[in-house]
Amino acid sequence: MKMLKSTLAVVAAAAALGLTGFAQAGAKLDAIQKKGFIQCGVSDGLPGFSVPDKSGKIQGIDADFCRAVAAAVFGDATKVKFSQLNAKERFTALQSGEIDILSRNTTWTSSRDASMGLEFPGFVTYYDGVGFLANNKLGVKSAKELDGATICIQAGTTTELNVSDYFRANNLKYTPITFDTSDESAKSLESGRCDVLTSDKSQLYAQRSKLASPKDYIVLPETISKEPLAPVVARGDDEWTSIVRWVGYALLNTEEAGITSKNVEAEAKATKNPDVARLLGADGEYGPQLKLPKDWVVKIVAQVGNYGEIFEKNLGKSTPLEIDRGQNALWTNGGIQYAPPVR
Ligand SMILES: N[C@@H](CCC(=O)N[C@@H](CS)C(=O)NCC(=O)O)C(=O)O
Repeated sequence: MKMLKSTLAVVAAAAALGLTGFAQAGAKLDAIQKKGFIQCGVSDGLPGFSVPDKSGKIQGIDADFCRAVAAAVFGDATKVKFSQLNAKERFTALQSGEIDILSRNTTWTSSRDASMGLEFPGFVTYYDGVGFLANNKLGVKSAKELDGATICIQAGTTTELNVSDYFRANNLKYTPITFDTSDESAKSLESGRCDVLTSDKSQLYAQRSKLASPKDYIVLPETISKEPLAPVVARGDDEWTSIVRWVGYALLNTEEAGITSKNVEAEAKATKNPDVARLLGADGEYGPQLKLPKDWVVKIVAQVGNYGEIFEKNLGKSTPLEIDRGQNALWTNGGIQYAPPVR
């Protein structure tokens, strides 16, 4: 009896955390449809990824990903509410059910995927890696010259472990100073409290663009880790996980097929290409199989754009970040962004 009670207690606690491992079919989608919007966790403010503009609208590739999911589910990309979360708060918000998706420059790692009641659906928003932003005054050209440096790091991130591994492997010493937000780290770099700031490289460019005098700082050439930044959901609802996964793949597949926000509606009506007809819902039941409307991809691309359009708008050459597609180019263009087909 005692045994049964404690077993039940464990099962109940696990269920509360979504850790049971039993797939639930679609409770999440039902709940989202009932409340009428998606609650999306984003960062406190990271240019290019998720940052409020002057009108308070959250801009960035991570915010647009949630808009794409809303377009697929509701046919309306505006049906999203955002929760701005720092690195330490983000996973609890997902575990407790406060948010439906975490789309917040979050690295996909095995421990986060397997031991926290969370699940990475498999789409990578942005392939990144950790690097260093140094004050020019230091006169260093490589991370290998950082022996003895004071380094600003954000608490609760993968960066902490990456930096400690790198310095140990290279037999270098450093003094870490940790902060809860990237703004605090950036201020400390500017005030000279630390010599170097470390984080995902995309974010170094973003943070540098926010400094009073960006040209006084250099991004060092080394990339010391793999940081596939990806959306995350709570474990336990396979149907919801699939929807999030295939929204990501739809963004890539439309770019690959040359479907853009400008031509998607015309192509949906007129295409003679069988792949495009399946993707845009003119042929087959691929949307309904995911519990989405037939024209889910048309709605996503018409309202939010394909992956390339979202990338260019938020991170590309016309933005202050000026990031190349690099690894984030499609596999057909020499990058590693590759999506399984809709069929
Ligand atoms: N990708 C890493 C780092 C993510 C992270 O939180 N980076 C900081 C450093 S730039 C950040 O996004 N700060 C913005 C914020 O505090 O909202 C992870 O998943 O742990």
